[in-house]
Amino acid sequence: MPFVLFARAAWYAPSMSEVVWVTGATSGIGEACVAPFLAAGHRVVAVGRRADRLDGLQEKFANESERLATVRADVRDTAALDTALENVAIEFRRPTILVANAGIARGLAKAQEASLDDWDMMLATNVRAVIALVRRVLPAMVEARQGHIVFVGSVAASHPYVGGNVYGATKAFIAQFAENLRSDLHGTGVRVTTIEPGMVETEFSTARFDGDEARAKAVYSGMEPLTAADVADTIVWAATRPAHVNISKIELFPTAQSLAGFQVART
Ligand code: NDP
Ligand code: 8X3
Repeated sequence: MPFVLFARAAWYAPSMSEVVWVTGATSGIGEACVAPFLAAGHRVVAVGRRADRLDGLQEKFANESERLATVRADVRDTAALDTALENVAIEFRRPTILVANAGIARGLAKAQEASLDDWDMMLATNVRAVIALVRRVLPAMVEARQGHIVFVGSVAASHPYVGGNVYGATKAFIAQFAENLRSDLHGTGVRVTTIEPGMVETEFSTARFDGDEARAKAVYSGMEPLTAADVADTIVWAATRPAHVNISKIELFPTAQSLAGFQVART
């Protein structure tokens, strides 16, 4: 009996120290993931383009500096990102968890009026950069028979809205890519999760509206959106389940956001 108790306790014990790579850790959801992963005793590599924000993370977590590395890189520049990740201290080089969070929405124009440059940027950031990084980290995870890819998708993957066009399609790609990855990784022990939030008040809308703070603020006026911490909680929860549990997909909305039917164009 004591042996059984010991075995169960070991099975449910928190996982050993993980190496967590978080892309888009300079603001919003990615930034909100840093503190809880560090608090759980894990090592974190925070990736983003804005050096001042990365410096801010180093200052904020100065007491845990031996468990935090920052990487300044544009995720779309795969070669530069690779080099930067190869140059982090050795104890950060092999991720056991990848939180593929960096992403962007550009504009809210209808497809017939939207900018092709905006579409290219979303495809490059939300799709091409993500698959390149996943391809990079998978072989070592498969070899170690341990690893977890956590995608930050969106409710826009499954629920269309006017002006969501290519942004929604990039997130639909991620949802389907995740499902297919699970098939490829069957039997390897590597886990795949997609977290799909609705409205979260971050810098997301500021980026979508090209720095127009007033327009961004209006998106969340008079309602209570999700916070970055709400989503980070869900990510960290999904990533810290026991090894035999794969949380495949979670959709989370603010209580104040819901779905409504079809449009009908009447003549
Ligand atoms: P933020 O704009 O606050 O954060 C986006 C992060 O992505 C920043 O850290 C930004 O860093 C990084 N990023 C963007 N482009 C690049 C790039 N080319 N190279 C490196 N890093 C990049 O928005 P959120 O936190 O809200 O967004 C995070 C994820 O959540 C995205 O994938 C988004 O699609 C998704 N999401 C957001 C929702 C929302 O309502 N906010 C809802 C559903 C999903 P930097 O600029 O420093 O490079
Ligand atoms: C963003 C979700 O509903 O704000 O991915 O477009 S929404």
